[in-house]
Amino acid sequence: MNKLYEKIKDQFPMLKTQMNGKDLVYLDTAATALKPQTVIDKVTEYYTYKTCNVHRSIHQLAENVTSQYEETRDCVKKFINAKKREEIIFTKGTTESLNLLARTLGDQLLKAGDEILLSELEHHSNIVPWQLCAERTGATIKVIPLNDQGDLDLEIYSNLLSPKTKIVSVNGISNTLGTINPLEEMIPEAHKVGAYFIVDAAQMAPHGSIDVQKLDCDFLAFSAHKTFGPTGVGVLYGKENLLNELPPFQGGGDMIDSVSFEKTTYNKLPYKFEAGTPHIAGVLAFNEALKFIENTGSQNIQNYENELLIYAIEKLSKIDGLKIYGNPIKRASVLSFNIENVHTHDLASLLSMEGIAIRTGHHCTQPLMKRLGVFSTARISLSCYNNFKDIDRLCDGINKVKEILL
Ligand code: 7TS
Repeated sequence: MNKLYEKIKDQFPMLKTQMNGKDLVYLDTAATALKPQTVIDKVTEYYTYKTCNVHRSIHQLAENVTSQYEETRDCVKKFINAKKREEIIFTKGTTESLNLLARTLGDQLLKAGDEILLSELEHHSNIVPWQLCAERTGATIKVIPLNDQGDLDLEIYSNLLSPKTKIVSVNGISNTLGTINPLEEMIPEAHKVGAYFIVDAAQMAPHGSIDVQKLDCDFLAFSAHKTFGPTGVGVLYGKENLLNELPPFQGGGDMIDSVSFEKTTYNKLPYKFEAGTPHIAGVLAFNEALKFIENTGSQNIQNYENELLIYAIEKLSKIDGLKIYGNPIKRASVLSFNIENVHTHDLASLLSMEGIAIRTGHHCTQPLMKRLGVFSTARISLSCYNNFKDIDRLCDGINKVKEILL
């Protein structure tokens, strides 16, 4: 049994639960990660003993909670190695962060004839906001295609880049194939033609270290809930000078400096983009999630997940009729597959009866499904709280499903 797994397993109460009378095997981390007890306790603590608003009242309770809230911002800054805390905006999640960018950066920057470059690997939340923005501005969307291995075709990427390209928005890790995209090669190329580079880091944040200064990305988005934290909290990182140039996203409390019916002026960063009462409990608890990653060590997490991935590929490949999609140069612990003559929906339902949680469907990547020539895949996504036995249980489960259905 792996040492890291032994060290952390008791911190995740969900691992002690059952589904359909069987011990839970949770293989759906890409949808949302399980939460350590410290994260859960922090949410409860806020509602039990610390309820108040932030950035408003000056009573002691509000001062304490505001300072804890702002401490999370410092931890996020450290987590992604941002230069300044002002570059960290709290949002509802990756989806809201990307919509914010499309509404502010996109609407301000783009005009007819300009191009937004996305990839065939994108989640719908990194496609649809840009389509809406393209409709508003007259810009055009271009797509970096995938090769048969499941990697982005970098030669075509280079050819697609031109002075017309104003925004490139690509994920760091694909939620469907697990492909780790070579951002360190892609970002400088986009900058050469003067385009801004946005990283959808929804799947990247839970799997490893992010260094926005080293990457030199202009903006980066991720969700707390995929990073062992609560739902309803996310991050938008942006370079300070760029965020300063953007117009506000939503109007309301906290994002203003002064308001009159004649003229309203806006608050400084990061508050300019944080209108209204935020998810306070969520932000406080997110800090605990980041502490969990720091204490466990993101390199240790990556190494262990990689061992699990190799084991899963080896075992799944031995199952007759099972096809794994893609064989990218670098892959995070996410695998999509299909089994000949087995509908993914049936597979997921029958595995659920065995206590095994996987996701099936299009994974909010319908253009990728089209590229793969399927409507749906089965997907497992592994985290540091999984173990080798989980993969054995999955494979036994799949064999049982095959016996029932075939
Ligand atoms: N981008 C990527 C790459 C994602 O995987 C997801 C969610 C999002 C954006 C949106 O994140 P949200 O937190 O704002 O919803 N991906 C998945 C998934 O793979 N299964 O369920 C949600």
